[in-house]
Amino acid sequence: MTKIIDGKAIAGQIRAELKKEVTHFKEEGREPGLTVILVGDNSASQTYVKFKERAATEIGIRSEVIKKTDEISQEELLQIIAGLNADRKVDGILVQLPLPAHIDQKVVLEAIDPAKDVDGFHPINTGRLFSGQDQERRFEACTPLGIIELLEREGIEIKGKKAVVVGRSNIVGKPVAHLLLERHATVTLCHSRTKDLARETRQADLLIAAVGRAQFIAGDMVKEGAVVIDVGINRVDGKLVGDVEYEGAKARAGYITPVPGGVGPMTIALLMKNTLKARKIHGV
Ligand code: L34
Repeated sequence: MTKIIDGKAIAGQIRAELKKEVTHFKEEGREPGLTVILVGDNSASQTYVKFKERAATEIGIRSEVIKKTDEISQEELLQIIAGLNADRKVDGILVQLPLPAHIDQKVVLEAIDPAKDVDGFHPINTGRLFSGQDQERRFEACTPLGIIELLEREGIEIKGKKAVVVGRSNIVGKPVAHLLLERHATVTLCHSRTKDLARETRQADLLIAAVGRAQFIAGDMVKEGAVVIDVGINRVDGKLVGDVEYEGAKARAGYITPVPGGVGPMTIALLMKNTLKARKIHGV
């Protein structure tokens, strides 16, 4: 029997745990603070940011969303970030991606104080992850962290497993490969130029699909009994579908995450967890 991993329920459980922790911070005299900057009117981004705001409020995190039109200049955006870096009530700063084409994403992400970088995208934080340093004060990307947390809470062992990650983005593929490696998986990182992808994926005990192409991983690319984590969120004819051909993969997998209701809600929950970590680091 294939177990469907209920990311939505697990994320709810994590939020409930964090809510209890926040009480402690409040008693100390200051609640955690998260500011999200949303540029433009991308409807998916609006949805995700709304989820982030809602989760923060539910947990008791002081949350603020700064909305700007896509006419904002890079200079103005950098000034906003500088103000937030200096604001002691703000523990976490997140600039929702994608940004409009006239803004240099790298410059913007590097302007965020690494100690407030709850997305874990700043090169200081990715550098710490990739070199296995400073675990207590580094920030790791929320989607990769959410994947690890799903595996751990399902009691799925990572150590010694053959993990195959499909997709090499800075947001998911690369960081999740490092998190798995750190937990002693043997990791293969595949991408668009990988030769005979199916041969690689069919060897995976743990298959992570993060390519951003609807149903790219066919059912017959999955090994019998494998754990399949589908990170994709693709809109096809108004419906959300993952990077994995769900029914075919489910027939073979031991565990599988659905889309929606799998990794997505975990990204939000782990962002909240990172915000509490930032508050812990910053003190009252
Ligand atoms: N800076 N930009 C920054 N940080 C991030 O961590 C993100 N991301 C990605 C896009 N840009 C970002 C997100 O927040 C993707 N992402 C994200 C977050 C949550 C969900 C999906 C993507 C989510 O909650 N998905 C739900 C369904 C959503 C819906 O109904 O549209 C799910 O169940 O999968």
